[in-house]
Amino acid sequence: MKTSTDIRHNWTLQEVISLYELPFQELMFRAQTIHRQYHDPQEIQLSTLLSIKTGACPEDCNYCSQSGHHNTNLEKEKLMKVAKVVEQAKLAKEKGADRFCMGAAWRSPSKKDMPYVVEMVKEVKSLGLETCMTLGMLSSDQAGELAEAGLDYYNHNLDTSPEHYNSIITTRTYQDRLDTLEHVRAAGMKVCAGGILGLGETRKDRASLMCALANLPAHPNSVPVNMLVPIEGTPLADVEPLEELEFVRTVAIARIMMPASTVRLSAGRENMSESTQTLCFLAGANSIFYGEALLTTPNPDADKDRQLIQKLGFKIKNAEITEEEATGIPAEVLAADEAESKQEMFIDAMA
Ligand code: SAM
Ligand code: DTB
Ligand code: SF4
Repeated sequence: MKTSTDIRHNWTLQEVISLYELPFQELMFRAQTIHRQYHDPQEIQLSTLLSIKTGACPEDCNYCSQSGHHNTNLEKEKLMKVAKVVEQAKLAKEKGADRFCMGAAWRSPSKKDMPYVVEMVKEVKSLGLETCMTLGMLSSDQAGELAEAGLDYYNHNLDTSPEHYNSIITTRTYQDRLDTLEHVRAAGMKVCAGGILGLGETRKDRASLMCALANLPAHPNSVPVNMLVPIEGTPLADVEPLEELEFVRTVAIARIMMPASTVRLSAGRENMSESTQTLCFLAGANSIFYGEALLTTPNPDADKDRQLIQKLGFKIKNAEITEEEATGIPAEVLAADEAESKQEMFIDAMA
């Protein structure tokens, strides 16, 4: 049962640390209980990402392949033509995604770029896809312009705790990030905000990041939880990897603290076993980035993800493709499976 006390904005650091210290089974049970009250546990949402402007970013984010401050041998690309973006969005829709997320390696969009991104929003939206953009910091006027164009979601992450932040990024402040999130919210767009784990932060930092997200004036509609993808040439290339169960715990805690939000299992799935991903789904993750690439790094093959979706019995949210197309399993086999499970249910009911 949902209760009025589930949605809170007054989490203390100590409470969150106590959640981390729960026995794993208890934490998972609490996360699943909340998950089932707010979401259909069989449903998964698929977002596809496209880098619309790649590399040469003036920001110095220590983890990022696209920062001009690090030598990562990345091929830089100017802002993509609108027609090419639309072509990619169509392909994403055909493969079953219901949201298309466009990312640009900018500190913030320039005045001359705004008309192009506005056009992208309008065209992608007209395909019947939800739209999301991540373009760096936004002024309130820019947020208003994107909202007016029909942009559904804006992604801007807090990335890590306020305490750990200065050892990761120096070219924009935590407050700058909070200001952008406020501009997005005030403009009426849905907020997508999360962070990255495995940046050499402590458990206390992870708890503090979760507090910063859940104590925003409204919970982000979407919370991407990224596992660092180590990039050669960045200062974090050789950081000690985070233990996977600690990642799963953090997903469970995000679910408990932000019950109604979509929690997205984001970067890092390429290096994660199906079993760890499944634990993340059990912990309350109900969305993934779907498609062979994230922005500059690989993501699992769409075919492999469709097989996983099928193995776990997920339904794809707002899917406009048939189950056969989504799973790659012939319709006759799906029909036979369904008949068999109906028969089992009938036998169970008679027993
Ligand atoms: N430039 C924009 C910005 O930072 O606001 C948008 C693009 S940026 C690549 C979006 C997010 O991707 C970052 O905030 C970070 O959380 C995540 N990210 C970037 N590089 C990553 C990496 N190597 N591993 C995991 N997550 C990463
Ligand atoms: C988010 O939180 N993760 C996505 C999306 N928002 C834009 C980006 C992940 C990027 C991973 C590294 C790369 O591919 O460059
Ligand atoms: Fe630029 Fe975004 Fe990468 Fe930071 S995370 S360097 S802002 S592209």
